[in-house]
Amino acid sequence: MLIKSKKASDVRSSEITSPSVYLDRRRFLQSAAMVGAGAAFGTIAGPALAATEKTRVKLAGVNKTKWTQESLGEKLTDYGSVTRYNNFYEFGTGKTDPADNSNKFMPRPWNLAVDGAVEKPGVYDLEDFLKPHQLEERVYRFRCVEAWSMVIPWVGIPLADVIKRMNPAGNAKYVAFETLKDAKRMPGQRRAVLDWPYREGLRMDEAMNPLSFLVVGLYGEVLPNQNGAPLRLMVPWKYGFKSIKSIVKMTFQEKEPPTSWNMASAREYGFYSNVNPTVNHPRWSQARERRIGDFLKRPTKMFNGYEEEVGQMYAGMDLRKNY
Ligand SMILES: Nc1nc2c(c(=O)[nH]1)N[C@H]1C(S)=C(S)[C@@H](COP(=O)(O)O)O[C@H]1N2
Ligand SMILES: [Mo]
Repeated sequence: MLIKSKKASDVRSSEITSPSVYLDRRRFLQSAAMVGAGAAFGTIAGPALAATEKTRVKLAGVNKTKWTQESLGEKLTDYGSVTRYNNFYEFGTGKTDPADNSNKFMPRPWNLAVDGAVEKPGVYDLEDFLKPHQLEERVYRFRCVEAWSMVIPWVGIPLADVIKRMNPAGNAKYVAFETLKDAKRMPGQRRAVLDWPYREGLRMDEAMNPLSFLVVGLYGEVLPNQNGAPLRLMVPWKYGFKSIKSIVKMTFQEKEPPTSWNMASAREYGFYSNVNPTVNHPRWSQARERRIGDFLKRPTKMFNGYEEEVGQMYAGMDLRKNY
């Protein structure tokens, strides 16, 4: 057994300063208060630390940003909904499948490949890859094309900082992302519901936009498996499916990359997939959305409310054609 469970109060400090732990130990903070009385707390046993509902690990040294709950002026979606109402087809297509089927998934150790038109290609250990960066918390609105939405306090690093560090070549116009492909670890991949691995991509200016975020946590804790551990994208002005989970590869390239949902149904899912209440999906309206926890639907905002930050990137584009 790789993960031992015991009461939080039993976890000795020697066990939480293992050198092989994900992220570095300065960023870790064992917090008994985070888990309820009697709840299990994962001890850090080698590199196999997994954050699940039962093993929650607090992240230390997370900076606040201007994207706070107060500045957004909206309620946070409760932790239980954020972690039990998910889309992650690698673990099943039902909303609770990802939480139910990802308990044994081990997101450490983890390699991230960077390739294509870039100065520093390579296969990076995620822990090393993250080390030069400062973790931040950002509260973003998040809207799925299925017309539900949430407000989530993510923890991560700006994608632009990563890209600057990797230094792409001048002809790198796009960045493509891929999820892990391993049906042994991701049982949903035994079914061909999508052409695995899950793929996504951004135009370089979108990837460099200050809003684009690479996520390693939520609610101040290590990212739960069902939410895309250990590393996922968050582009809050686009429909949820652009925010690819469990990323193993980033490729810098000249051509627009193929993306999973566009490959599955080009008529329904375009490359851009910007939240746009005036362009309906062929099967359902995008004009309104249900914030999880609310009874009534609310109107959807252009670019999910982030028009000021991202609108200029699409100036002159026909958003009906470039959906
Ligand atoms: N690899 C992968 N990434 C994925 C998905 C998926 O099935 N596989 N689903 C997408 C969709 S449709 C949505 S709405 C969000 C859901 O993120 P959440 O479960 O953290 O809310 O993840 C996106 N990223
Ligand atoms: Mo979605």
